Amino acid sequence: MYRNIPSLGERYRPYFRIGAAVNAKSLHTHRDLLVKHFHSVTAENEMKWEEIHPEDRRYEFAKADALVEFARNCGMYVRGHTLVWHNQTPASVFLDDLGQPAAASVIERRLEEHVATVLDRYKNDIGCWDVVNEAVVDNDTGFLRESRWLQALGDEYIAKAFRIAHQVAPGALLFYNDYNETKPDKSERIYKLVAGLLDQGVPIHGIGMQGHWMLDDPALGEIERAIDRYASLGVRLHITELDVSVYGNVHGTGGQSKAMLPYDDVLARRLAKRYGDLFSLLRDRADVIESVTFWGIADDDTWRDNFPVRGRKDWPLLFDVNHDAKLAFWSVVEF
Ligand code: HAH
Repeated sequence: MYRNIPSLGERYRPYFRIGAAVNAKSLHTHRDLLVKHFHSVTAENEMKWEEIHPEDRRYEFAKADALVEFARNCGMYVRGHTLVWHNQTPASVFLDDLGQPAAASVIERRLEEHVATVLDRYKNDIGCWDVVNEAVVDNDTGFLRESRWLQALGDEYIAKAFRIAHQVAPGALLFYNDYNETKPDKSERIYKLVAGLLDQGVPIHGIGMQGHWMLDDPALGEIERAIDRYASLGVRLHITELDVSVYGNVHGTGGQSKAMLPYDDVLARRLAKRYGDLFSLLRDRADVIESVTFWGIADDDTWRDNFPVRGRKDWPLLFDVNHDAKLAFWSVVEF
């Protein structure tokens, strides 16, 4: 089927790169879709600390290497994800040999060594990195997330990570990446963080807007305002993890109702309308948006099946469980 449809990537070549998150399995199972429709790949998990560096002095590069080699063979760009985060990081990073909290100097050395080792290995293959992921708070009770990084090293850990990354891979573009990035309060915190880093001369080149959106939320105007606000900093913008849950945020529940919807024609049309509207806005801002990456390829392999509700099937992507183009695909390519 897919052979007869246009290439999403080709359609968007005048606008921005189109990417997808992949995993060790989907590189094979979704290969045809990937090669035909996408310019860029990101490791969904394989470059996260717990996967690539599960223990002190033990790196596991095999899966990340395979992804990079796939991209090289197919002439694809790689977005690196992610170096410093509060999730999917071994607890041992913050502990000493006796299982007690490690000294700040030890944690700092581990951070430096991790960033330098991973960046150095891929400096010729990975064009940009999400250096720090999700470091600001969600609710209105502070600024930076009280992560173990912050507790051990204070706010400085963020600047430090960017400085080391730049030193080791001066050609790589370095991003700060976050979710709920369009919410007015949180987007101000992200703006403030990045503005502060730029003021201190920290080598940061862009903001990653994750784009884990829903059918009815965020409103287009809210997305537009966030894009324009971030762009006013003069940094590059990437949409880094786009997917649109078919579960809405009606009544402010965050789409967390447990009930599973049937994916019928009505829902397919609503998703198509939403994707059409989103891409029309993104095309309008193509002067500041350089890349749009989907968090997955097709609906048979999506983290949304387990987030925010475990075991609730979702249909957030442009290709269906059989890898055929959905109505939403057509609303993104036909304009
Ligand atoms: C993203 N977080 C992460 O950046 C990505 O690495 C992961 O695979 C999926 C989503 C989004 C997120 C979260 O981790 C926790 C609460 C809300 C949103």
